[in-house]
Amino acid sequence: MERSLVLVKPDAMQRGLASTIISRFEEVGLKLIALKMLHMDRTLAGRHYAIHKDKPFFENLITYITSSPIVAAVFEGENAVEVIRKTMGVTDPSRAETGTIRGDYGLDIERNSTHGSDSKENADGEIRLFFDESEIFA
Ligand code: IDP
Ligand code: MG
Repeated sequence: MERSLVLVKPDAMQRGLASTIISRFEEVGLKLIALKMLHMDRTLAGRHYAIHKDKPFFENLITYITSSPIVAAVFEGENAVEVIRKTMGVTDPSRAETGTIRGDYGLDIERNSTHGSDSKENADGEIRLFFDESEIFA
């Protein structure tokens, strides 16, 4: 069974949307198998977003994702990576369909409310960054 990492990003946390966003993923049939609240530091943020380190938006992204506590979750299910990406909608909320999380709640291309891993390989690495095996309840 596939697993993927979800983050409820600062813009959503600040508007009280954590449980709403977690519910969206449960409603599409995914199983919540790990959950925690944490305040990411710049080291963890840099590791999580390492693939973007040469992008012009990298520094702002690190400042944003470390700007408040977040919720991190692991979901399990068939094609969990793809199901989560579809449930979130595309990166830019102005282009994301209504009914997707980003379409309904995202503020702009940076403050887009939620993160979901983009491949099974990246999901496994991202899950390890946030959760010890003993914190996952499969
Ligand atoms: P994704 O979250 O849909 O996988 P990525 O391209 O991997 O999108 O970008 C990671 C995150 O970086 C986005 O979710 C968003 O918060 C931020 N981001 C992406 N593109 C831009 C941009 O052009 N300007 C500012 N922030 C961006
Ligand atoms: Mg990505």
